[in-house]
Amino acid sequence: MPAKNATNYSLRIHLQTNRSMTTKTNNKRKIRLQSRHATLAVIRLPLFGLLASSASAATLAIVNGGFETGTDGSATISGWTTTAGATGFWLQDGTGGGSFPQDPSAPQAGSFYLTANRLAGGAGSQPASSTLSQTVGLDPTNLALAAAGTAQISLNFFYHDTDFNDSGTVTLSFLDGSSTLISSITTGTLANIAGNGTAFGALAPWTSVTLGGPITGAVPMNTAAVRISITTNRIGGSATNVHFDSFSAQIIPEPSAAVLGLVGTLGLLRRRR
Ligand SMILES: [Ca+2]
Ligand SMILES: [Ca+2]
Repeated sequence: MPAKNATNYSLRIHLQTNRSMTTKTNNKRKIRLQSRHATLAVIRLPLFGLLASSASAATLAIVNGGFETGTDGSATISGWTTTAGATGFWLQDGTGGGSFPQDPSAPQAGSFYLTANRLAGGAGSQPASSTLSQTVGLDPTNLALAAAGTAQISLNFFYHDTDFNDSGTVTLSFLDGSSTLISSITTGTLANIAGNGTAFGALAPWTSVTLGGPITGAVPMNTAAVRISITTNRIGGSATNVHFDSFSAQIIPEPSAAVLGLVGTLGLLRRRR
C-alpha cells in the first residue's frame, strides 16, 4: 500500500543516514549506531498498525491514457480534445508512416502512442503549438480524499523528444464543481531527453515523468475534477517530434497527523541522544 510505503521510506532515510555515519567512525561508534537500528525496527510495528487504518490511494479514471483506442495515423484521440491551437496530435504505432529516425519505433506500452509529428497523420502543415486536454471528474472515493484536505496527486506518463526545436509541457489543473480553475501544477518545459537527433533506442528511450507527488501535488479541498493538458511547442522545422504514452494518475492520502507526529517524535528522540 502506498501509504505504508510513504512512512517506510521516511524511516529508511534515518537508517541510511546512520549507515553512512558508520563508515566514518570507529567500532565503538558503530556498535552504538547499530543499537539505534534495533530501536527503530521495534518502533516500525505500531506505525504499520496506524497506517493500516488510513485511506488507500485511488486511481484517477483517465480515458484512453495509453492512446490504445483509435487507428494508426488518426488525429481523433478518443477521450481527448484539442483546447488550444489547431490539430497537432496523432496516434502512431511506430512502424512507419513518415516517422523520422528519432521518432519512437515502438510505443512505450500497447499498440499506439501519442505523437505531435504531423507526418504520422500525413498532414501538410502543423501549428507551432497545440494543446490536447482531458477533464477527469473525481469519483466518490477521489472526492472523499480531496475533501480531507491532505491528498496529493501523482500523474505519471512517458515522454520522448530528441529534437531541440521541439518541446512539450504537461499541466494539471484543479477545477471546482463549477468547472472554475482553482490552481494548477506543471512540468514546465520538457526539453529533448538526449542530444539533438539521437535515434530512438538505448541512447534515447521512453522517459518516465512524474508530475505532482508528495509536497508538490497537493489537491485543493474543493477539487471536483482535474484537467490534464498536453501542450507542444516548436521553434524551428515543420514537424513537432515530441511523443507521449501511458498517462496514469493516483490520488494519495497523506499519512495521518498522528503518524506524522510520531515520526517527528522519533526525530526529536534521535537528536537528544
Ligand atoms: Ca500506448
Ligand atoms: Ca521537429
